[in-house]
Amino acid sequence: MTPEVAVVLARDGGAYRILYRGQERTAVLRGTARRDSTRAVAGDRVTIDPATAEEETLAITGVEPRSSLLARRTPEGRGARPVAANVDQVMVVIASADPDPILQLIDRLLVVAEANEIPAIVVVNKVDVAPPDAIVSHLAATGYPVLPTAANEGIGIAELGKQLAGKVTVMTGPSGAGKSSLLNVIEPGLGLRIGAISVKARRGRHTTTTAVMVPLAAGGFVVDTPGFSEVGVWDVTKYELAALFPEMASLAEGCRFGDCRHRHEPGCAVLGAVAAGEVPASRHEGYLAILAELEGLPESWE
Ligand SMILES: Nc1nc2c(ncn2[C@@H]2O[C@H](COP(=O)(O)OP(=O)(O)OP(=O)(O)O)[C@@H](O)[C@H]2O)c(=O)[nH]1
Ligand SMILES: [Mg+2]
Ligand SMILES: [Zn+2]
Repeated sequence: MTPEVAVVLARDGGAYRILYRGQERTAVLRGTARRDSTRAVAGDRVTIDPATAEEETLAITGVEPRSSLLARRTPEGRGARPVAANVDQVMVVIASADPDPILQLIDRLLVVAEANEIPAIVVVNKVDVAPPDAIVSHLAATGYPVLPTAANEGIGIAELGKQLAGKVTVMTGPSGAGKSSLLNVIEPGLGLRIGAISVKARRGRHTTTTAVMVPLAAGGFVVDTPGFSEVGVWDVTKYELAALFPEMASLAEGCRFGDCRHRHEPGCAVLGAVAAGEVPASRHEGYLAILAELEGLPESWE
């Protein structure tokens, strides 16, 4: 019998939840698939031994080649942590308030998407509480689409649904921004757990704990990820960093020095654009913060 392909929805300890012949099933890696260093993650297409179709636990015989992989460097460590495979787009979900947006966290999440060569959209949620203006102007020169939403008032939900339909999307962003809330509105019946913001700290409490991929009625899949407050930028060198800031990428070619770090070098086209107000100073600060971090790291952390 020829092997059939299933989609991994989530890893659950040593087992996987997969979508097989339209049904959610449990599967484990078998044989060479288990010895393989590539462990399956949400979004992976895996081959199934059809002889196990009637059994309670299906056997995964292999992981199909990936079209893309979203990975993060662990903040403390040096390894890459794969989040999801075959991802079409990343949605950076950020609240306009409660918790207050941290612009440099947005920059980091966008750099991770760029480094993985995955298109990104920014969703500014909770516009019922505060306007999205600060984030909109921060990103004005980047070209990233910015979509204002309010999960509880239905603002921007139709547009969000349109963006998600037929694609594999990873929702990322700080804890408490409303990722799970938005998905529950888009797909009633999902019943993802929603967290209460602790009033004292005004911080989310990591309500979602593992990456889970869910099929959408409109087609496509969404991966709801746990929020986090720290992101390591993985697999980027200080020489490549400016290329991952779209509004700086082409400017950098106009710098006097080929190895310009766009910090205080004479004849720097990026600094010129910041001074002229063409690139927001806040984005340049975000760039400098990541640059400093990369300079503190060894060139390669294999
Ligand atoms: N006012 C307002 N509150 C919202 C909105 N969206 C979500 N919330 C609230 O914000 C809190 C956090 O929402 P979650 O959906 O759990 O946030 P999350 O991003 O999934 O958080 P983690 O799973 O921890 O990463 C909950 O109390 C929601 O009810 C919104 O648009 N407006
Ligand atoms: Mg959540
Ligand atoms: Zn420069």
